[in-house]
Amino acid sequence: GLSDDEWSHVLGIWAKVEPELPVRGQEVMIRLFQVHPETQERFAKFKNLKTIDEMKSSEELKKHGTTVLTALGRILKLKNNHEPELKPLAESHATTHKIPVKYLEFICEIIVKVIAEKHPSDFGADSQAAMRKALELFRNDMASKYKEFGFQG
Ligand code: CLN
Repeated sequence: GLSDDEWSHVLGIWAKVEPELPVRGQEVMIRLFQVHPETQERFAKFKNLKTIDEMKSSEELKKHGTTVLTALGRILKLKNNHEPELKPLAESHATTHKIPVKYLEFICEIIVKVIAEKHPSDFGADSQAAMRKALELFRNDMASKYKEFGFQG
């Protein structure tokens, strides 16, 4: 797990992200689809969006970005005790959506980059390191739950 100090860095920067959650979520999804187009193919409802303009004008994509970051925020706020919140997410992503752990790495990296661009003065080296550690914990615990659900990820 993370130390109290690391969690306060994580939750401190998250509090800055939250007022703009829908637009940050939208940016994360669009960037993910640009950099890793194979991830877009996993979404029946988004794979038809071809250009960045189409992505930007999709209210559904913005809504999904909000859903993703809201879920992640809930998990972060539970700190080292995220298992009750993480379990249903691991179950759906393993058994229904069948999302490789690698894709979780992709989106986590993009989340860090988007926050670093939008909040440069609030996201210094210590905060970035703490956030990376929290996201690694999230991914590792997702990966071990995946195995419990019989998905090698
Ligand atoms: Fe996801 C749906 C949270 C990463 C693919 N995802 C959902 C839902 C979330 C959620 C809450 C709705 C409830 C549910 O199905 O369960 N996703 C997250 C969080 C992360 C995440 C938190 C990581 C930070 N998801 C991913 C990716 C993966 C993916 C690694 C592909 C690219 S990013 N997620 C999906 C898909 C759905 C979904 C395919 C179903 C979308 C739909 O058709 O409604």
